[in-house]
Formats: sequence, C-alpha cells, structure tokens
Amino acid sequence: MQEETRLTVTSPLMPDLDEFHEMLQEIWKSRWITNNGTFHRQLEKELASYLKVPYLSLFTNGTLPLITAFQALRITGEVITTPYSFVATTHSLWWNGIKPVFVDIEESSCNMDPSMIEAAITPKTTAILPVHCYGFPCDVDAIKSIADKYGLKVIYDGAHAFGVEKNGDSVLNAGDLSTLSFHATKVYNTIEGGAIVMHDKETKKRIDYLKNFGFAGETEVVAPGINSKMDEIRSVYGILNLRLVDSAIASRRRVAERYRAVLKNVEGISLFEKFPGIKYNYSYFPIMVDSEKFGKTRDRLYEEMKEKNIYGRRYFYPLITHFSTYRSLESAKIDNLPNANRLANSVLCLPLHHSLSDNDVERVLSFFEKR
Ligand code: T4K
Repeated sequence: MQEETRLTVTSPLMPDLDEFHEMLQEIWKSRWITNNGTFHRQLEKELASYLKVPYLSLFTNGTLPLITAFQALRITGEVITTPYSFVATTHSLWWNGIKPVFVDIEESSCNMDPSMIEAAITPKTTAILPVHCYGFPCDVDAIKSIADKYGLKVIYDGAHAFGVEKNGDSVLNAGDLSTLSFHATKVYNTIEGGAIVMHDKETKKRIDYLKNFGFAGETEVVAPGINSKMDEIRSVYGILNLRLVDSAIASRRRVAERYRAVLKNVEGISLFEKFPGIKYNYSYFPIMVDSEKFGKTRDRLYEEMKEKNIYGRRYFYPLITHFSTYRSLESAKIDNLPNANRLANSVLCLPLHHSLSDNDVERVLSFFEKR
C-alpha cells in the first residue's frame, strides 16, 4: 500500500516562481543586493501599512529584533517574562546580560498572567517581555497599567502575531516595542526574517543604526550594533508573499474552523476559546489533551500521528525553564509555574497551513473519531 503524504505542522507560503524570477531580474540589473536597498525600503513601507503600525524596521530573523529591542531601550537588570514560548524569547535577555524572571501563564490564553506580575517586581526590574503566544493577544491593558504604575518598559514578542488585531487595532502597537518573526514556519515569511515595530521616527532611526553595526553615516558608530540587514532577494520574496498572505490566512481559517467543529465534541480534548473583537491569524492550532478522559496521553497521540506520517508539534515542550541555561533560576521552579508546566505537558499543535487539502484535514481528524 502506498504511504500517505507527510503532513507537517506548517508549510511555507512561497511566491509564484515566475513572478519571483521577474523581480530578481530587476535586482540583477541594479546590482544593489543588500544594505537598505529599494526593495528593502518598499517592503518596510508595505508591511507597516498592511500591519497598521506607524514604523517598522526589517531584520534578518526574528531573534535579533528581540536582542536589539532590549539594547535600543537600554534595558538592564531583571525582566519579567513567560516560560511558555520558543527559547529565543528568553535568549534575547541572556544576550543582553539581563536576568529573566519567569511568571506563570493564564490557562485560557497561554499568555503571561498579568495578576502574577506585581509579585515578581523587585528594585532591579526594568521591563516586561510578554509573548502573544500562538497569535492569541495578551491582556495588553492590564500589562500596561502595571508597567505604568512601576515605570517599566514593555517589549512584546509578537513573533506569532502577524496581522492580529483587537478591536481594529494591531496588537503590535501595544507596549514600547514589538518584534516579529518572518521565519519560513510563520503565517508570513521572508524565508528568514523579522522586524521591530516602533511608535516614532527617532526610535526607528536608532534601531536602523543598531541593525547596521551602529553606523550613523559613513564615519560614526553610535553603539555596538549587530549586522541584521535584510537583503534585496528576501525583500522581494517578502513583497510577493505579502500579496498572498490574506488568502493564506483565509485557508488557515477554514482548516481551523473544521478542526474546531469536530474537536469541540471530543471527550478529553479542549480547545482555546475564540474571543469577539479579535482578528486572529490562525498561526497555530493548539489542542489540550486530558489523558484520562481522552484515553491516551498527548505524547502517545503525537507518536501515533507520526507513525501515520502526520507531524504535529508539542509547542512549547520542554518549557524554557527546563533548559539548562535557565533551570537553576529561582523563578524557574515548577511550583512557580503550574499552568505553564501543565500546558507544556498537554498541548499538541495540529498541522495548520494554507496548503492542507480537505483530505489532509480529515486524516488528522480521524485520530479523534470514536474509538
Ligand atoms: N519568538 C517566538 C515566540 C518564536 O516562536 C520564535 C520562533 C522566535 C521568537 C524567533 O524567531 P526566528 O529567529 O526563528 O525568526 C520553529 C522555527 O524555527 C522558529 O522560527 C519558531 N519560532 C518556532 C516556534 O518553530 P522548529 O524547530 O519547530 O522548526 P522546524 O525546522 O522543525 O520546522 C517545523 C516544521 O515546519 C517542519 O517539520 C516542516 C515545516 N517546514 C520547516 C521549514 C524550515 C517546512 O515545511 N519548510 C521549511 O523550510 O522551530
């Protein structure tokens, strides 16, 4: 019997090859291939407009924007953050010599629980680093009121939040800065890529210097910046993908709705609630598996799917606090993070992307049929 095709948790959105080729010819003609080129500038403008944000600076991946954001705001000391994310979130603090202080998440959203923040503040606390996990918006109002009360900066890791809006406003406008990832696995990608979203021109200028070694002109270096400049080839790829992203999100929504319609009735499987007023991007489809009620553990389900060539992902297992770099921190203790630990052991992200066929979706759902 022929083996069924491999279904992965995601699959990259890719531009039409002929159109890409046409635009590459322009780059070849101009012989300008990186360092703030025409297409780089065009993509920054188009993304800012698409995302409804005032200013945006492109980067070569989604990790360097985080690292640079803390440098740009001169953050030191301790930063309050979530353990339930991709490890790059916390690594950005490590690279700045900042101590992460972990607080627990809300079970309903997987995001930092604002009611846990105040107790974690010390005289060394300078900022908060929440993540809009899976593209589910954080409680930005609650976080802002705590930040304002204690004079803390807020930097959002918006790696999953491309195009997510709350009451018509981009969630990327919350906080002092927000970062994005345009990695191949994201809703929108430039192969590798990322960005920082900021509120004013001056901050953009500083961040543009920082991603170019700190150069402000030919002879002046204002700070020890990094090299994280997006090149023209990936900028063109990004311009073309931006034209496809709405339709890709619509396809993702159809898959997510089909999953939701079936899985809401499956004993032992819980879904994350959808809230009114939110424009979701359907970047992930996490489900929670209650092994007693479902009759098998999350890990068993994950393995059985793999045996049938279906590759879900246990995002975010292990928790960041379980990695050796962070494990010994006081705030990394399991007792401090009960919800995060529970979710890390029970969530499975099902395959969700624009090119899943109806048949693919039914293959995934067959694992949840009455047994
Ligand atoms: N903050 C947050 C909250 C993040 O989630 C991330 C990254 C970052 C910051 C940092 O952003 P970047 O520096 O990465 O831009 C993936 C991604 O590598 C990573 O970008 C992402 N988050 C994380 C959640 O997931 P892996 O190890 O799961 O990726 P990988 O290579 O196993 O890919 C997953 C599946 O996607 C594959 O099984 C198949 C499919 N795939 C992947 C690639 C690369 C393709 O079909 N084609 C491809 O080219 O980390």
